[in-house]
Amino acid sequence: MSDILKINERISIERVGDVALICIDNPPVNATGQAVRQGLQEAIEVLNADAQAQVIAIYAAGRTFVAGADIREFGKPPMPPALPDVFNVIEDSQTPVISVLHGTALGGGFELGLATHARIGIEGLRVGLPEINLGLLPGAGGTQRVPRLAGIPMALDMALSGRMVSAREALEKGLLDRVETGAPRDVALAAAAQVLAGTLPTRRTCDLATPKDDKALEDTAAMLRAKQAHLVAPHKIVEAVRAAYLPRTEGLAVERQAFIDCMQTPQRAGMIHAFFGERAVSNVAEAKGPARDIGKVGVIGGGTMGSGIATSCLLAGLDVVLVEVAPEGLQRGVDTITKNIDGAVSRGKLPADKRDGVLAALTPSLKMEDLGDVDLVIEAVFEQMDVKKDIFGRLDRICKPGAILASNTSYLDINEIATCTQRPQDVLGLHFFSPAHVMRLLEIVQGAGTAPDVLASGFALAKRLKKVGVLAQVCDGFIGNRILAHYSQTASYLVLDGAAPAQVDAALEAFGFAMGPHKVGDLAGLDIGWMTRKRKAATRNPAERYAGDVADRICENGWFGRKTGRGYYNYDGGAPVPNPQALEIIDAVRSEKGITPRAFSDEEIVDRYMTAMIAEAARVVEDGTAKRPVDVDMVFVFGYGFPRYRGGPLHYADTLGARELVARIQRYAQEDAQYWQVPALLQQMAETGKTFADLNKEG
Ligand code: 3H9
Repeated sequence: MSDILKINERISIERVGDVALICIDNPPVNATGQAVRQGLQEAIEVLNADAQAQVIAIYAAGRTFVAGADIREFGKPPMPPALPDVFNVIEDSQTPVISVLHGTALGGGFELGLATHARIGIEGLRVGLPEINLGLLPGAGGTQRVPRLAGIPMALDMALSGRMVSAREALEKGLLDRVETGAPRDVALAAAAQVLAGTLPTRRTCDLATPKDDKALEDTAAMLRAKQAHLVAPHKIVEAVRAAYLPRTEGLAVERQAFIDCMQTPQRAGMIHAFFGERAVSNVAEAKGPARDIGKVGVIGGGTMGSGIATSCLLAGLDVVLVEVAPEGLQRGVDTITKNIDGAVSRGKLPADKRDGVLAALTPSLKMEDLGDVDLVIEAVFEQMDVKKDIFGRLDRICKPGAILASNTSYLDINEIATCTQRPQDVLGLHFFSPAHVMRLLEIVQGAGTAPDVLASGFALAKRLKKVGVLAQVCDGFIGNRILAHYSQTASYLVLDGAAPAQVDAALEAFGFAMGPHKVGDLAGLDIGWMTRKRKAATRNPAERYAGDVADRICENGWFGRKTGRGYYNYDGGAPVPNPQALEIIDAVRSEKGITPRAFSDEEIVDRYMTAMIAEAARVVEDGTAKRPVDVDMVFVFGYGFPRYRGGPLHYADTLGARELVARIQRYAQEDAQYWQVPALLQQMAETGKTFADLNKEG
């Protein structure tokens, strides 16, 4: 016999004899929003007042246990009860409370489990403390209870990496008491019966003492000071975990304060913008309609890009036909793919026993005719319009009706490419970022004739490849490279006018970029920009100040960066050191142009660079190349090493305000009115007080 009492719309109690089951039902991921917190607390209070309830088991409905606190509530006024208080009520319950976790128990969800008196994981469960990815730390007892159960090193590892831990590992480390199979409610009933029978022991986590490990704390703190000085949350995590030596009340107070401190940082706001932004980019009508089935993919071109794309498709379980023109090129492609797949195995991304099967799904070919039965072709050859046009014309004759024809071009006009086919509706751009099996961004470029189901297929493919697909319209460089082309000029102007490349890089790395623009240029190959400048030379606006002199001259020496051992830096093994001959070139160019070098502060470097980036990003939103500001932000976070904790260029722009940005541009325009122009959108925003966040909402 069982009866059900609904505490509120999210929490219910079911009695089965002496057992009370508490079910959490808050789709889609059972986040601990206010109703869940309130309901859990009330349920425990009701059951503690009920002599018949001998054991309480908490489980969740739907596809997962609790995925954490409700992130949408962050940054808003607190709504009691607070999560740590609810968990103390659970831990202090006189009636034993156990929990059954399935799917993913993350952040506040895992912390809920930690506060119960025994935890059962259902096979396939993954637990984790991912708050660090939101600029936060576990704020509902995670930093206090994990050290007590699994030791300080495990607590630091989980909270600082945010990684998902398998049920098996959690069991080994003492974070779970059992791992079972079955439906959560059935497992909860069985486990509760074991508690009643005395075969499943229960205990309060806070009664355990944290095993001492000062060395782990000190070593980690020192490592973080050296490597992540600019981030707030990691240091606070160490501080909070250290407090796990203290009794529960004091330890939780330290954790609470650290959590509040992190909550108030712009880093938290930036990271949460990135969390929702990652999901918002595919929340567009173009992504939602019916998509075509993709099981077999053709990739044309076995260079770094084509091999990376093929690797990414293979890792997602797709069959791939790799086409190259010459046997050596094909072999090189196959070798690169094999190396990439082996790398995925060694990094733990692919189980070793799957390696051969994945590679067996690759068919190398020297004949484009072998693409007759593929569902999608991704062309990744040399960036030359006539070459691409020739390929698309041939694909049109070879590919089956309904096959999707995509180009991985970084800037060429998809519409022009589509004219070489009789099926412009099947053509779109799929712009991957190098290395394509690692970088998560995929620009999905809509041609004038692209059919809706082809666009939707682009988004479905992004999802399948675990990439972040962002819709872009046709223009030179689409969203990312168009903005890059603009602000890269600022880096060159700064160098021409007096800054050293290494100073520019250091200032921007301190701002949070993984690498400064000169190091990126050296890594990507300076010859790429050189070719682009030559391509555009004929159409260059003579009124525009030329930014390429220094880079051109470096390239004329055959120095293309890392791959030739020289560029802005020298790479004789070890860390890059500024190339003295590049500095001589810079001096020579300055004197030829009559420029008297001046000093730039690091702050000014960052201000100019970011203002240029924001200005072009605003134009990209203004003319519709990107649908919304958040689309630009995600392009930069996932494709260009933009610091996630700053949310993206236009999220960052809101922290400065449109008025300040317009004032800056007007100031810089006094030196160069051609380059520094106020975008109409920014001007309007300065006048009306609108923010990019407002534009995202209008969406
Ligand atoms: C925390 O817990 C702090 C505590 O320590 C202390 C507090 C005092 N809240 O990702 P999906 C939405 S911090 C609100 O597409 P999947 C998501 O936006 C939290 N909403 O599904 C999406 O909405 P929509 C620590 C959330 O199957 C929908 O759910 N926890 C939350 O690919 C589906 O999500 C985390 O950081 C949330 N917590 O992946 C875990 N989570 O459909 C964050 C998701 O409108 N979540 N949504 O776009 C995840 O990592 C993934 O969502 C998960 C499922 C792996 C669970």
